[in-house]
Amino acid sequence: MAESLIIERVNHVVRLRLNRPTVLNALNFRLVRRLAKTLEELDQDDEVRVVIITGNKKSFAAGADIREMAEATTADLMAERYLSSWLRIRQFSKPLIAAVSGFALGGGCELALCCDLIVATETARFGQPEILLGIMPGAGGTQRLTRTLGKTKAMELILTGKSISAKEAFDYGLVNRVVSIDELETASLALAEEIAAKPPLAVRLAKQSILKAFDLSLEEALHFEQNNFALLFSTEDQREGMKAFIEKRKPHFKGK
Ligand code: DAK
Repeated sequence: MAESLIIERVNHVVRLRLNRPTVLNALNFRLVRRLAKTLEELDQDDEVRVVIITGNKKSFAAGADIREMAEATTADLMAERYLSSWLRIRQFSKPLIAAVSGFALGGGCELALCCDLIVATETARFGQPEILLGIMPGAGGTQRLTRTLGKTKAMELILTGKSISAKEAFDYGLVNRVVSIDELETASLALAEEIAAKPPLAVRLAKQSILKAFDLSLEEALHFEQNNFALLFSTEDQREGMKAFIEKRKPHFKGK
């Protein structure tokens, strides 16, 4: 049986490729669990600084596996082992980039929204079609789409089940870059490598601080930012970054 998740490493970047092409990369429980476990391992690996999640040309992921979900009970969907996989994906501490071509629907759209940056091809389509199946988004769609697109657009997408193009997603601020299909790998890798060259601890604390903008009040979040900022003054990379500036040379960051 072919691997449903293919792991490729390029220096400090890891690319995770969803690989269930016959079902447009539908996310079955096994694949989501595998993805969560892999991300957890990569979080512990100091050599890994940025992770890209991608699919194939036709599909990033067309949502949860409907054949599997059709038989699920409420108890299955509330099971800790199922919910915890999505939680573990959300908790990944390093930058996550979604490189999306084709369908990013339902859980596939939610997986892209769990990522910190999205590079999409002109053929990419984003949407939450769950309503057409008699359900609603369950892995963050109602919250993340609303926070990114605003209430009006999120209502339209989720209540009609219609999808939007990469260009629309870009205009709404959902997507960072739109590229041609042939450029997806190089464009997403270039973005990943650009971030991977930055001081990793500062990158992680900056990501953590940005995400607090969604959870905390402004005053609490500013306090959180201040603490993370001060914390970075205990790192070698802060000394190196500032010394290199003063000495007019390129910094050499070690992640310490
Ligand atoms: N699941 C299972 N199989 C799928 C699939 C899916 N989501 N999407 C496509 N496939 C399969 C098709 O059944 C078909 O298989 P065969 O018939 O060849 O055996 C094959 O992939 C090719 O699909 P089509 O023939 O339909 O291809 P088309 O190009 O004509 O159409 C399409 C592409 C993407 C428009 C269409 O396949 C489609 O509408 N797919 C379903 C999209 C969808 O409804 N997605 C949302 C699923 S619900 C949660 C976590 C996650 C979720 C919820 C809760 N918790 C943590 C609580 C997520 C829920 C969902 O995502």
